[in-house]
Amino acid sequence: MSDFKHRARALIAQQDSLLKRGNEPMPVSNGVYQRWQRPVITRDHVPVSWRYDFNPATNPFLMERQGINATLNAGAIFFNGKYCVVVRVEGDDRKSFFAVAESDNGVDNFRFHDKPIVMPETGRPDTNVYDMRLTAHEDGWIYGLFCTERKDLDKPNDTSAAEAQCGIARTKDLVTWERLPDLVTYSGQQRNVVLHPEFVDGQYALYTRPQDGFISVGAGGGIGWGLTPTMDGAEVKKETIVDGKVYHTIKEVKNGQGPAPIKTEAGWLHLAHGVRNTAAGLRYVLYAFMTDLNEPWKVIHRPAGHLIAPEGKERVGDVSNVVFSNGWIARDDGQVFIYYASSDTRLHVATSSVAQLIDYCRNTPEDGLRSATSVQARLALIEANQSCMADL
Ligand code: M1P
Repeated sequence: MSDFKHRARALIAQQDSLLKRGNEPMPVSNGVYQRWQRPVITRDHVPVSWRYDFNPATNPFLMERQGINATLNAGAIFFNGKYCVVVRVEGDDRKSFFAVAESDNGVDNFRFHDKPIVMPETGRPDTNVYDMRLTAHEDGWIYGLFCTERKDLDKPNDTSAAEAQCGIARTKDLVTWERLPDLVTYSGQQRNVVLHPEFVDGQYALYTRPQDGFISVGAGGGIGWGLTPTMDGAEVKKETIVDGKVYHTIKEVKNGQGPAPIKTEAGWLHLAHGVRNTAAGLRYVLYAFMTDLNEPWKVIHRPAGHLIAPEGKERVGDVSNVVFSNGWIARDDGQVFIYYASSDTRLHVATSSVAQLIDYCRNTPEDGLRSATSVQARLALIEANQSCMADL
């Protein structure tokens, strides 16, 4: 057998065995959620046919012609009996695109569809698209809201100056997507925009993240809320802040809604990311909160601190010290699959349940915003434990 054929077969076999590899839960859980041992999707999961040219005439060295840099921030949905994620796949050329991968059990054996999503463009082509939030809306469509990034034309000489806005597309099958006009708001830029799954006052409701700049939210920021009568030409005239940035918390610099919230009897469960600055750069963690069932723009439970922070190998990657989530799946039996990316490099899963997450939101003390109030909260726990630990 030729060396070419030998190497080609080895590449295909290696990938096949990776895709068949199982996953196991970590030996310990904190009672709130269960981490799983292996990432669910890495760049090695991306089909070899998307990366290599397998024609010996055009690629005699069997080079990886179009490498993949990372697989991260995925939207998620349970669709046709499968756990589906719409992954942000980033090529070596730094351009991201969307691709669907699916699994039978949500924790392993994720396989990409044969081809990436071909996302139609608007009259103003996107330079980069990423971080899709999926919402199965009660109007019958599955919406994908994502960041569309383009050059900031007001700063033609600054080659890093970019503008982020919210792109909107919808589908019925995750294969064919109808692109709608980008969201119009009256904030400078937008990222992390998410569609609420139900109509509110007969209108579509959006979680927004107004920001002055591309990276810095400036005077803007916070998770906003606004209504639009249509998604085909969506326009939010007024944004009100649901959950703002707060000094000396995990969301001191900025924050953003994660996936669409989950409806529960106790209110809407939210997952979000919070960012603070450190000497080592920005640190991104995930946090949870709940809003009122009838007034989803009102926070009713606000547990202090992070739900998930980068741990172990998760701490290192293209943008280190980051966890980010824009996808989760709540099953009918109450199990919740949280898909989160670490350090902008690979995708993981943590499993929990609606009951656990509600308990966490209701019973974790709020941030008292001072060391002294944190000590008081901890003392209350220690003292309450004195009697019950004796019975253990
Ligand atoms: O690099 C961390 C994250 O930074 C951005 O999130 P935010 O808009 O909140 O700062 C996004 O680019 C996201 O994709 C990325 O994971």
